[in-house]
Amino acid sequence: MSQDGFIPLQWQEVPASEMERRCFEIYLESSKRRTTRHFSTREVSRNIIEKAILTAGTAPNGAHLQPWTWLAVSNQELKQKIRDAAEIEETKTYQDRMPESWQEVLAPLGTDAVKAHITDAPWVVILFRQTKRLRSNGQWGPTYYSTESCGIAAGMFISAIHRIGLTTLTHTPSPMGFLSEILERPEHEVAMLLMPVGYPADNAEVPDIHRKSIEEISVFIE
Ligand code: IYR
Repeated sequence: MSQDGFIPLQWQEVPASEMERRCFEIYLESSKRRTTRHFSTREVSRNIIEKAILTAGTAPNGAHLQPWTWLAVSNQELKQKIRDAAEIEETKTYQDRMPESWQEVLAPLGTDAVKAHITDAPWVVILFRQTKRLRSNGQWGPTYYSTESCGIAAGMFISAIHRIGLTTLTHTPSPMGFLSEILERPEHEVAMLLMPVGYPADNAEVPDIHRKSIEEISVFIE
C-alpha cells in the first residue's frame, strides 16, 4: 500500500521513564557547551570533522535540496590567509562600522578584531549556503529556505562537536566575500559561518554570563 518512492520509517519507541532520564541528560550535557575564543593547536583527525559534517547533513532542509557546502581547512597557510583577511574586515567593523548600541552588548563577551582562533584551531570549517541549484535540464533554479536549512545544520554541527568532546566558535566576519575568493567558491554559494574546531586551550576562559530560564524563553499554552 505504500506510496511509490517511500519506505517504512525506522523508529523504535523509548519507554517514558527512559525519555525522562534522557531529556535531563541531554539538557545537562548541552548546558555545558560554552563558546571560547581560546583554542589549543592540538591536532584533531579528519575523520572526526567528517562525522560532524555528516551529522550536520542530516538536518531537515528545504525540499531536501541540502543547500550547503562545508569547507574544512587544516592547511596552516590557508588558515593564515583566512585569518589575515578576516582581521582586515573585522578591524574596520570594530573601529568604524559597529554602532555604539552594538558595542555595548558585545563588550561583556570580550570579542575583538583579533582572530587567533583561526590559526590556533587545527580545523576551520566554513559553511557556504547554496542560493541556487543546477536542475536536470541544465538550468539554474532557486533553493528554498536555505538560510533556515543552513542555520539548523549549523546548530547540529555545533552540537555534534560538543558531544564529540571538542569545542567550536561561530565567527561571522562581515562582509564575508573574501571567503568565496580565498576558497574559490562559485558565485551561487554564499559564506554564512566560519567555525574553528579543536580542543580548548589549557587556560581557556569564557565570559561569566548566564542563560535565560524556561519562563523567560518560553510560553506554554495547555
Ligand atoms: N562578527 C564579529 C562581531 C560579533 C558580532 C556578534 I552579534 C557576536 O555575538 C560576536 C562577534 C565577530 O565575529 O567578531
